[in-house]
Amino acid sequence: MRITQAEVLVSSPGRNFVTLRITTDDGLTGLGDATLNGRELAVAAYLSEHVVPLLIGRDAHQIEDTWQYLYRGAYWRRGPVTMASIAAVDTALWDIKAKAAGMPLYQLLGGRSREGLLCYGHASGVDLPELFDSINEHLEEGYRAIRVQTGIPGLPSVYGVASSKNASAGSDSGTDSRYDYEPARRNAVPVEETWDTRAYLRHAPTVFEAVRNEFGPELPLLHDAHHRLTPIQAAKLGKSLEPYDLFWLEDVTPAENQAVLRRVREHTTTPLAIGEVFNSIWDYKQLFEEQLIDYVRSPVTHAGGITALRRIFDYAAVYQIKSGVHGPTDVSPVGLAAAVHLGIAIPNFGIQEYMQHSPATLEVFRTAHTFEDGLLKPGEAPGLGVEYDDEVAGSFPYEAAYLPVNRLLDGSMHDW
Ligand code: EZ4
Ligand code: CO
Repeated sequence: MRITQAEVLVSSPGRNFVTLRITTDDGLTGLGDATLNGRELAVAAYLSEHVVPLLIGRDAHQIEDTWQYLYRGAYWRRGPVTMASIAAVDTALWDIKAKAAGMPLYQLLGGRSREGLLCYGHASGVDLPELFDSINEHLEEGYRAIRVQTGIPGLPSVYGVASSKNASAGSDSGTDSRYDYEPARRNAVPVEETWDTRAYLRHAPTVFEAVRNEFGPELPLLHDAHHRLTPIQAAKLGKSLEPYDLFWLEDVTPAENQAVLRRVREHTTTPLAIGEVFNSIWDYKQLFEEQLIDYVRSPVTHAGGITALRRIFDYAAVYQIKSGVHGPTDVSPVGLAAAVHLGIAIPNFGIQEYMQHSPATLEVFRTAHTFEDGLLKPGEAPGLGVEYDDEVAGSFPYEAAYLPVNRLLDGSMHDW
C-alpha cells in the first residue's frame, strides 16, 4: 500500500488547525493533527516543503520506519515544529492501518483496557459565585473531575478564566463563551496580561478551601499554574493546597530545568503533572527516573504521534507514572481521537483533559468518539473515526491568533 498524496489542510473553524491527510493507492485516507497554537504556519510549511515530498511512494504500512526516517533523517532532532510534523504523519498512518484492518484504532494498540476515559473539564470564574456556577454546569454535563481556575484580586484578567458573565464576552462566532480565553485571541500580536505571583499564592488556597466546602471531599479537583512559579514558590503552593487533596497540580515551574523539581517534591505530596510543552521522551528522562512527577501531559499532537507517546507511557509505567493527556481546543478533534484510542488501550491511563470543541470545529471534523457520563469513548468506526469536510473547512480561512503574553506589574516579561 503506497502513499500517493499528502495534503496539508489549514482551516480556522472557531480557531486555527493544521491537519495532514495522507491518501494511498488503494484509496484509503488517514488524518493527523499538526496544530501548534500560535505557530501554525511554521508546521504547515515544514510539512509541505520538507515532509510531503518524502512521503510519496512510501509503504503506508511501515509506520515505525517512517517515524525513524523523519526523526533521525532530519538530523535536527526534536523541537515542537519537527515533532508536530512527525506526529501528523504517524497519526495519519495509524488511521490508515486501522482502516485497512477494518478496526477501530484502539484494537491495533492492544484492545480495550477500560470502558471509557475519565475526563476533566475546565471550570473557571472571575470570583467564587461564577466559579461555583461553572463547576455546577460541568457536573450537570457529566464531568466527574474539574480543573479550577479563578480570577485573582488586583489583576484585571487571568489566563484560563472565562470573562465575567456580566461583561460582554465579545467572543468569536462559533466559540464557546466558557472558553473565551481560548482560542488564542485573533490579533496580529499577542494580548498582554499582567501577573502577580504573591497575590496568586495568597489567593489560590482560599479558592480550594471554598470549593471543598461547597462540593465536598470526593470530587477530583485539578489546577494549572502555567509554568509561572520558582521552585520554592511551587513548593509553597503544593504545601498550601495539600489540605484540599488535589488530583494534580500542573506545570508549577518552567520545567526545562528538570532538577529543580526535586526541591518541590521535598516539600509537598500534592501530585504533579508536567509535559504539555514537551515534545520528546528525552524531556521526561530525569522526571521519570527520579519520580519527580505523577502524570504525563504530552498529547499525541506535540510528542511525535501515537508511536512516540505510547513509548513515553511505557517508560512512565516503569515508575508508576500515569497519563494525563493535554486536551485543550488547540489539539484538534483528530489529536483528541488519537488520545482516546491510545488512552482506552494503555495500562497506565490516569485522566484525559477534555475541553469541548466548538460547533464550528465539529462541523469540519466529524467525530465518532463520544462523551457519556463523564467518559470519552472512541466509537467503533474503523481507524481514528474522524472525517474532514473540505467544503465546510473552506469557509473558515486561517487568521493569525496568539496566546497572550504575561508581564509582571513592573512591566517585565514573565514565564508564560
Ligand atoms: O494553555 O492549550 O492545560 N491546559 C493548558 C492549555 C494551554 C493551551 C496552549 O496552547 O494549559 O489551556
Ligand atoms: Co496546562
